[in-house]
Amino acid sequence: MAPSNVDYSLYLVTDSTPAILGDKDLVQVVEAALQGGVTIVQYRDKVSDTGALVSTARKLHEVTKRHNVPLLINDRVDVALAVGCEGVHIGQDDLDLKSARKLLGKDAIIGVTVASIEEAETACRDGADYLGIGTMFATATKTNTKDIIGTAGTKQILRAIESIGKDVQTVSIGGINASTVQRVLYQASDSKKKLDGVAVVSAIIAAKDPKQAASELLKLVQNPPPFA
Ligand code: TZP
Ligand code: MG
Repeated sequence: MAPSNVDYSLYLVTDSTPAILGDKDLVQVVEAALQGGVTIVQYRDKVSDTGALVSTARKLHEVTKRHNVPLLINDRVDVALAVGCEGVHIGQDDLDLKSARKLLGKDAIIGVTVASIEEAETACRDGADYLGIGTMFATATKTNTKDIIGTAGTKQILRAIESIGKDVQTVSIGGINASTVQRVLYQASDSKKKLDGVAVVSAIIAAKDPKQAASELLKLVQNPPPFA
């Protein structure tokens, strides 16, 4: 899948910790979330060793391929290469974007986490396909976030991207769920540059029924009810 054809509307980021995944099976949860309509999946696993990462990523890739949805790997370009999946998501402290691009090639989807205008400008200049803008709201899923930027900070970044004139896709991440998604979509999106989607972890992975949670979120993203 060419990076330009990716649908970022409902971006699932996984978590393998018992606090979020519980005793569920990650591959089954991702399968359910795909049935519910998630449009892209990032395998984010800070607890498994490299062998387990590759093995789980392969299983996830089988599932995402069946649904014709891209699979990206968080942090680990080597794992993405080993698995042959569609790309990676890198943070500010990971392998730099230019090196990741060199290793993965032009057809890979590469996303970068940005929390400031400067970081967004650099990622755009260096050829990111999409930006994960955040942290939007404080979240128990990732407590070591230095930057809670809220809707106002997100809007500033969207405006800066607009003024660069770069055709980069954007998703918001952090504390997004069925109760907050409406506010994110209305308050963060500038009149010209809109968010292309929202990224969620716990709203789907920790849900009792991940398929139902994904399907409800997708409806809200595709057809947001009026926000007062
Ligand atoms: N990056 C910024 S916040 C976050 C990541 C990976 C976690 C978001 O988790 P949740 O459960 O959707 O708030
Ligand atoms: Mg990272």
